[in-house]
Amino acid sequence: MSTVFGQVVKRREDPRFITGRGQYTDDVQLPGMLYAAILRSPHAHARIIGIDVEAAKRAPGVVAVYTGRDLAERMGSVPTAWIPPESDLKTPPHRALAVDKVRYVGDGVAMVIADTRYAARDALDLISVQYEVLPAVVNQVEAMENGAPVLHAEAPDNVAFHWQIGNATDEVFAQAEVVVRHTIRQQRLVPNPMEPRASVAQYNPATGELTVWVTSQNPHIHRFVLSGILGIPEHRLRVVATDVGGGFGAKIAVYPDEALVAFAAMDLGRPVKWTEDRREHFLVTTHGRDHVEELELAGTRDGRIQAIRVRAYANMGAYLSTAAPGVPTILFGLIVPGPYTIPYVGVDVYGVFTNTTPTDAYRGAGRPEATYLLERMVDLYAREIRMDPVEVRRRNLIPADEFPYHTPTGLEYDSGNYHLALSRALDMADYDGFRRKQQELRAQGRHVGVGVTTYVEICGLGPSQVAGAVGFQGGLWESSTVRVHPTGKVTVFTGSSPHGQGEETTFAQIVADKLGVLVEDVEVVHGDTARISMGWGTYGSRTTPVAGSALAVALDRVLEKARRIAAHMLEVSAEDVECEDGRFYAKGAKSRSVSFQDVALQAHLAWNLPQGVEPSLEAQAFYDPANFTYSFGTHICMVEVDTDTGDVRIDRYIAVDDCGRVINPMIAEGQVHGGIVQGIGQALWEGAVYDEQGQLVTGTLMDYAMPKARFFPNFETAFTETPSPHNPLGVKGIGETGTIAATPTVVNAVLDALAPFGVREIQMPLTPERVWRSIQEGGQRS
Ligand code: MCN
Repeated sequence: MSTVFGQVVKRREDPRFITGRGQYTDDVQLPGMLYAAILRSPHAHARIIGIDVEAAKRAPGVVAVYTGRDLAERMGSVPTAWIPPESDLKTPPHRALAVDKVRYVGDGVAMVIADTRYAARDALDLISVQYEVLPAVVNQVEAMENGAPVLHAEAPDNVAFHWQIGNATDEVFAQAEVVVRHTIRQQRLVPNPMEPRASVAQYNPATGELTVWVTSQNPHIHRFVLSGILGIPEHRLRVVATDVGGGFGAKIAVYPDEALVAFAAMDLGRPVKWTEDRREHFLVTTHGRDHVEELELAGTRDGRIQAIRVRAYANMGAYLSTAAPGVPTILFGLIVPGPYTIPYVGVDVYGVFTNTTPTDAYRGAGRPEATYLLERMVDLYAREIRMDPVEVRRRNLIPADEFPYHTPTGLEYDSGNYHLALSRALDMADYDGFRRKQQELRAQGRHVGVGVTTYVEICGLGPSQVAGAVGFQGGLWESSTVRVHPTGKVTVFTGSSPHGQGEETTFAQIVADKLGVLVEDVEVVHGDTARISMGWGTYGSRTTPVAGSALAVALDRVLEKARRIAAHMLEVSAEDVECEDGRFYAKGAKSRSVSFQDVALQAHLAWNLPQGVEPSLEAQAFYDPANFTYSFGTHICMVEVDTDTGDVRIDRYIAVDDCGRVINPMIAEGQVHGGIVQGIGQALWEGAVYDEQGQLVTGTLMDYAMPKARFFPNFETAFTETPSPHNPLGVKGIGETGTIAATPTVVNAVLDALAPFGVREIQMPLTPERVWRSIQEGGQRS
């Protein structure tokens, strides 16, 4: 077989993207197209007393104006699609446009449809809404207090759900030699893909077909959910999301906006487009993280962790977004024990409604929160027992011979060699050398620090049976169709929907590797429900382990049929055919061979096929994985803190990750780079801030600090390869590892640098001001 699997192949999609030839949703131009603009609430919490749209209706270019009341009977509610079991989840209606009450700044109140984008936007200013402003609450802990403003009558205490798992008891903590207690605030983040959200809808009254172009990570989920909201049969609805400019989790959700656009297109019989601007994006597109966590760790004096317990208050915002309830429960709670042999774990999560933008998945979704709390607690514990934090990790990592490993939270880690990744990273970092140098520099008044994270994550989301058991209202399998054309060129249809990750390249590598064809001879089609039978999308770093495996299974089927046809052509039995580098040989007679292309042609001509073999060369597979995959690794960061200004400089960043067999090291490394940058963004700069009235005061890129390339050194990355034993490619996901590991790594490094000042914790993001203040105050803040 060819060796294209595991090799660097340049991303084939990039020439299209970097020369401006991508077809993003906003690039769609249709004859007679109208434009939508949505009036959004300026108040975080208010009753709608009345809306006067008459002036807007008369404005030049305006075709229609809709309010919540106009639509209440004509559109369904926007649903949530994850109902964690035994969580008493409340699902108050989420109307596409608010009817009686607005619940966050940005809640949709009215929609204008006009001839141009500008006419639609201008007409918004002519709509007059009479509000009765109500008190707002933005903090989830305050929202649970008696007397807090109530968002939904269905949840009088603002608790959307309460979910628990684990076996840790008070007794374990009462008997422990050491107990470390701590409270962490995981600040709220705003995902910022390059392409904002957009939607275009076109209805054909003659056929009753609706086509919706939308910035989606999961077009089939969009079709499924939109068909329910709009009452249009699924087979009359086509969703297209081929080129999507990043998502980071925020394009999983089905939002009111695309449902509104589709409704207007059907109602008016003309295509309608809507594209959010960046300000609207900040207000309306789902945010990530936002937990308050009360933590306890129990351990022995000699560094054995016995129990970890967390009570988390997750801010869900004003409504439950599509996948939102699964993020702080299943994706967070189950992985709290991390890569360690911790016998007792307790997780207790409250999901709370507040007058803020709804939260949902943001790269890592639940796993960064779990990894952060665990890795911070391990460092605090190490400090408490005066042991090097690496040594504590060594003593608690799951040994390589204990896989598959069962956690107290019910997971089965498939495979791993955590010690190997740790020792590789320590070698790359020269950890011991750094520790010696740190002492010397401290003596000179310089404050350098090192932070280490050892992590494991749940990715490769599937199997479907587990999805059902944990309340996800969908499946988690994938489909793949491999179509070989008469000339031997190949088109692959995949149910997953990459939006920046590069599977047009890596999936072509899988095909080239299996069939022995050239990467250039393979086309990968994704993101169109009319071309692909079904798929559950791209998130949870599942595309490669799940959709890639579906592809591998379909390719095996193609290969099997091709082998039978080749045998017939070579006049030998199928068992006597060998396949290598795109040629089929008669066993022991290398001179007798036919190429894959010859076989493809014969399969299509069908003049002389073996008995019982159908014409054509095409196969489909529906693959449901046996388990999740568990990527893991060690990240190490070295920083220097300027104690006069509080500025943190990242000197080195080392990442050793294990995602099983690596298909394309360059793409995998690129994913690690992007992930690290996002993780460090949370550690040092990013954070959404609401004032007490519920106004988002970090609502533009001027106020919300995004990471810039110049803030970083060159990342030093490496992979160890521990194949997943349960999928045909031996692969695990890599798309989120950087984000999961980087945040605690950097925070641990800064706090290590500041240890001489007695600083135990700094609230993220570690801005220069916060770092400087904590130095001034010593350890008193914690
Ligand atoms: N890969 C590989 N070898 C492996 C595993 C992966 O070569 N063993 C390659 C893949 O084939 C693919 C890439 O690495 O080209 C990432 O694959 P995978 O780990 O399967 O992750 P997904 O494709 O499912 O992507 C999801 C993940 C998530 S959840 C978020 S959020 C995220 C991310 O990936 N958002 C991104 N990376 C992003 N990258 C970009 N550019 N934009 C986003 O919005």
